[in-house]
Amino acid sequence: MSIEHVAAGDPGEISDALTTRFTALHGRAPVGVFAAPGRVNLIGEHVDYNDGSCLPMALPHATYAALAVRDDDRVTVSSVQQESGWAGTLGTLRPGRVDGWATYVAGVVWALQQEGWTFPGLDVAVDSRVPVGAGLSSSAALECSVALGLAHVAGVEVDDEVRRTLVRACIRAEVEVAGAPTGGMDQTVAMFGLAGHALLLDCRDWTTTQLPWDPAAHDLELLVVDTRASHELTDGGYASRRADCEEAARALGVSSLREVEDRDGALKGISDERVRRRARHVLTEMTRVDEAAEVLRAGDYAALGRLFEASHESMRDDFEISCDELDAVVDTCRAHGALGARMTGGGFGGSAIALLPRAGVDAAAAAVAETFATRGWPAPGFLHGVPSDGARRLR
Ligand code: GAF
Repeated sequence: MSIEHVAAGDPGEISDALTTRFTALHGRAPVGVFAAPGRVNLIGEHVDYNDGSCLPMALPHATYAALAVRDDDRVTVSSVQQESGWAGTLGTLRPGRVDGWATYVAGVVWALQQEGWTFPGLDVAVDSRVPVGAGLSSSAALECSVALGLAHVAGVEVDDEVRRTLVRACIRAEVEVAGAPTGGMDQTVAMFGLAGHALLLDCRDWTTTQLPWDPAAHDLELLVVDTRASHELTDGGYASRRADCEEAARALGVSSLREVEDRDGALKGISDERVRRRARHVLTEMTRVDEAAEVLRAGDYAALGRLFEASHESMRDDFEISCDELDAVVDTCRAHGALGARMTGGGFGGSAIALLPRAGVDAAAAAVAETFATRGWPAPGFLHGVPSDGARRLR
């Protein structure tokens, strides 16, 4: 069986094509094209909103935003992938006023206005190579590509401090405007990702450390499998896990699960069985992230694979955010030589990652495709998980 991968495309070509399209649509060239990537999280799931650390990396698959200012106060938003766009005025950009995918664009403009930034009217056109609904953070990629463009429009020099401001605005767009109660990992890695690295992100103080991560140098590949099973961060499952974590922290008398000192002993202080299991996932996952950072520093990818395994079991059994399709990817990749495999992202569908010997990737992918066909599920998508750069200007 021949396996096709979802192409990341050539950034220069995508940027040129988007410029041509923008110019035809708006009668003038954009001031620039800005790209921000999708992501996978290597480990540290559902810990960001518990103030813990996580270890995501940027994908080569990115969203591209072309922008130009207008001489009135209108904002227009269009996309190569979407039939309908959005148009309104700067004054109408508020939570609850914009629907659909354009919410993420409008939300970032609104959130930066809340930070005191001012904008003229804008035309925005986007193109994306990040699969939507795959748990690969297409929304953060969209937010961050637009945010970087807005910084340019506002004449702001983009240093790390400004990037942190942009991340904050993108999180507000996601949480307050799009209504997804997420934690901030996705926007941070979309802004701070670095080729050849994973980003160790401490969500208590938002400090970041770049850890060298180069599977190819070890003759390995990180295969990303989009199960194409539904994944929706606004439909309640994510929020209920978050509520369980808050309840666990309350039961333990701490402001967040990160503050628990005795991670093994603390669990007996939680009487509700379900809440205890949720806390066990988060607390053990925090320890796994610490260990993953250590083994990554040591280049011990076999040990990293074992941590993937334990992480997946914890999400499947304690946090209960896996599903048949994700479990099937993990089990099949394991059976085909993976050093480790796990679901990645919010869960309830979406994507899994598998660390495989390069020579075995095609066979593992073919076996996954066959498993899906046998079980009557839609064909999965495959992506090369190459650690890539975060948000950047292309032209
Ligand atoms: C989603 C959220 F957007 C992140 O903030 C994070 O909580 C993740 O799920 C789970 O680790 O991607």
